[in-house]
Amino acid sequence: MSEIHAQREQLQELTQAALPEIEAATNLKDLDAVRVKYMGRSGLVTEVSKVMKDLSNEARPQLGQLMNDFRNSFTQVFDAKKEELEEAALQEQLASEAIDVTLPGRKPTIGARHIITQTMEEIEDLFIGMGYQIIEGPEVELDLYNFEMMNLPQNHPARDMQDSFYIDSEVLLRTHTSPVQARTMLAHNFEEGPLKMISPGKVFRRDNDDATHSHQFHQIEGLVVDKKITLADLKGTLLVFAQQLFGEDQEIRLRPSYFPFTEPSVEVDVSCFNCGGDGCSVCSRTGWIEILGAGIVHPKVLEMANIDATKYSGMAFGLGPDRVAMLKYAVEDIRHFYQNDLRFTRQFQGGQN
Ligand code: 2NL
Repeated sequence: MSEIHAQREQLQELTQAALPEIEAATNLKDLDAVRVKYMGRSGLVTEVSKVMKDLSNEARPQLGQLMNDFRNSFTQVFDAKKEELEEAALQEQLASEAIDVTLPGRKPTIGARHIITQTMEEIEDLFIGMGYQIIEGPEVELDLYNFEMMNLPQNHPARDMQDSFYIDSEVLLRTHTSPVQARTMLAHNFEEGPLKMISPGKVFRRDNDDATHSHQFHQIEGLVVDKKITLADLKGTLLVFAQQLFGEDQEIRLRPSYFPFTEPSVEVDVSCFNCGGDGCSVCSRTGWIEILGAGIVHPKVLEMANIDATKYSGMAFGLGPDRVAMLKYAVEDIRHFYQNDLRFTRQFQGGQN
């Protein structure tokens, strides 16, 4: 009987037991438990090797060889199984984390400019084309620029507390964009050439809001100061404006009027773009629609801005983009512009959202 007969039989039994256990493992955790059971530091193979120190010099390498054979066949089957289970785990993870790249994406919400902004930019573009600068200024203004320099002195009725939002006796929410022109005239160096400017922006009046009045609305004012500016320059400019905004066939009509900051002053009508002048509900059967106030800049206004009124003259006009947009897009109530009801605003977004 060989010195290592018992160990040889043990190892054969271990082989017969271990290989089916490896095959039976269904996941990596169970598989590793099989490795620990047989090959771990206090596993069954280590147990067999404990007799090594008592063996003869002849038998020791023989048992070593048998143990190597066992380890080799165990490792071969084990590695194959491990690879198989790892591949299965990877496939399972890939399946569970799959992304359907064919799903439609979430549409980002794209904003659009408000119809008042669109209207103002259209008017600005038109004047940029005629060589005007666009100049903006503060909405909270000094009484000095808003009234005093526009020839509306201390006791003028327009300065009544009832008509303006005062912050204190000298500061208020601007009632027109004229203070921007006053500031620009003061800063302008006329040696370098004429002043041609447009000032668009928000203005504020103390008003009871209704279909045609809002305490906050918009104004675009225009101002040209140069040598020899006349009413003819004004009329020609406003005709180009009316034709570009409402159509090539438009005519304009000037009627005498009064503003403290212009003399003479005019109201400007455009022939009705709806009926062509025949008379309809848009123009209250007159054939004309009033869209502007204008005039020749009052010499006092020039002098207050340190401009020599004997050498220079100016033309000025003011219009309401709210009213222009109401006419152009048949909006019946000015309050629609300020209520931000999406059912209203989305009608002017050019198909976005
Ligand atoms: C309107 C029309 C107007 C002006 C505004 C103006 C500006 C300067 C000098 C003279 Cl710096 N005038 N602006 C002129 C005429 C009419 O607005 O309906 N306003 C209530």
